[in-house]
Amino acid sequence: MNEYRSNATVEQIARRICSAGRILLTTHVKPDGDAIGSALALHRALDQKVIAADIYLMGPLEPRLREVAGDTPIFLDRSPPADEHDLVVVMDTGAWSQLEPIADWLRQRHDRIIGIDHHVKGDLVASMRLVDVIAASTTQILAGVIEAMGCEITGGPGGVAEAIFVGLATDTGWFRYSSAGPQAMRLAARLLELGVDKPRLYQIIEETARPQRLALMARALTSLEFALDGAVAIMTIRPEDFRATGGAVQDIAELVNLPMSVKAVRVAVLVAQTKPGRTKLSFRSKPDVPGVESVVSNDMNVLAQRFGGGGHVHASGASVEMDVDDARAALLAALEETACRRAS
Ligand SMILES: [Mn+2]
Repeated sequence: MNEYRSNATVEQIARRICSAGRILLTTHVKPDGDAIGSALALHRALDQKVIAADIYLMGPLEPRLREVAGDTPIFLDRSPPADEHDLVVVMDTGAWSQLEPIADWLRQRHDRIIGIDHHVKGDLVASMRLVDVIAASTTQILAGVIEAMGCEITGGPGGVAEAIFVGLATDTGWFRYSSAGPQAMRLAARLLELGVDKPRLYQIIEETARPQRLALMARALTSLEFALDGAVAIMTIRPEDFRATGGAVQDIAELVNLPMSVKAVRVAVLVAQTKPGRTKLSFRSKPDVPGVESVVSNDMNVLAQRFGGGGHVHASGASVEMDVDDARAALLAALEETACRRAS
C-alpha cells in the first residue's frame, strides 16, 4: 500500500490524456459528488479537445447526482464495458475493493490506466498515477490537469467549473472540514468567479429531503436521552415512528448528527429499527480538542466493531439482529465499558 503515490507529473498525465483516441472515465462504486464531479469535469474538458470519452459508473447512482450530470452522458452498469478504449482514467480511488465489478477487466489493461486520486491508501491499479493526498478533492487535482491539457475551465451550468466545484464542495462538507485549506478556498473562489451557481448546486445536492424526514426528526428528538454525564446523546427510532410518519430508512440519513450542536455531547448514536429483528446503529463523535476532557472514548470504529460494524474514527455504523430495545440496552452496556476504559 505504501507504493501508492504519484509516478507521473501533472504535465505527463495531461499529455497522455490528450494523445488518446477514446477514453473511458470511471471511478469507485456508488459514486459520490467528487467521483461524479471528476468524471464530468474531465469529460467536459475532453469535449473541447474533441476527444471521445465515455463516463462509466458503477451504481447505484443517487438521483441528485444524476441531476448534477445534466446533459453530460453517463453509462451506468456493473459489467465490464466493451473494450473500445485505448486509455482508462480511474478517479477518486485506487483501491481494487472499490472497483470490484470491473477489477479483472482493469487488470488486463494495467498499462493503459491512469489513476488520479487524493486518498492516502490504494493499490497499483493504474500504471500512471497522480496522487495528491493534500488535495481536498480529486476534482481539485483535475483542475490542474485540465489546465495543463490546455482546456478552459468553463463556467455556468454544465461547465467544467461546476463539476470541479461539486467535488470540492461535497468532499469538504461544503468547506467545513479541515481539508478545505487555502488552496481549496482559492480554487473555490475562482470557480465562483467563473460563474458557478452555488445556491443552485446546494439545492440540487443537499436540499433533497422528503417531508417525512422532518416528521421522523421530530420523533427522534423527542426520544433523545443523555448518558455518561451528558457526553453521549442517544436517539431511538421505532417501527411505530416509521409507520406514523410514512417515512423510510432513506429519510433518517445523518439525523444522528443533530445532538452534536450541544457543547457537552462528545458522542451521538442513532438507534433505528428498520424491520422486525433488525436495528441500525449510527455512531458519530467529535474530534479531541485540547483542554476538553471526555469520559467517553470517541473511537466510533471500535464501538461499531463491537456490534459487527465499522467505519471511521468519528463516523461509523452497524446493523444488529435485535429489536430496538435490546439494541439500545446493548449499546448502553457497551458505552459504560468503553467509558471505564477511557477513564483508567
Ligand atoms: Mn474524493
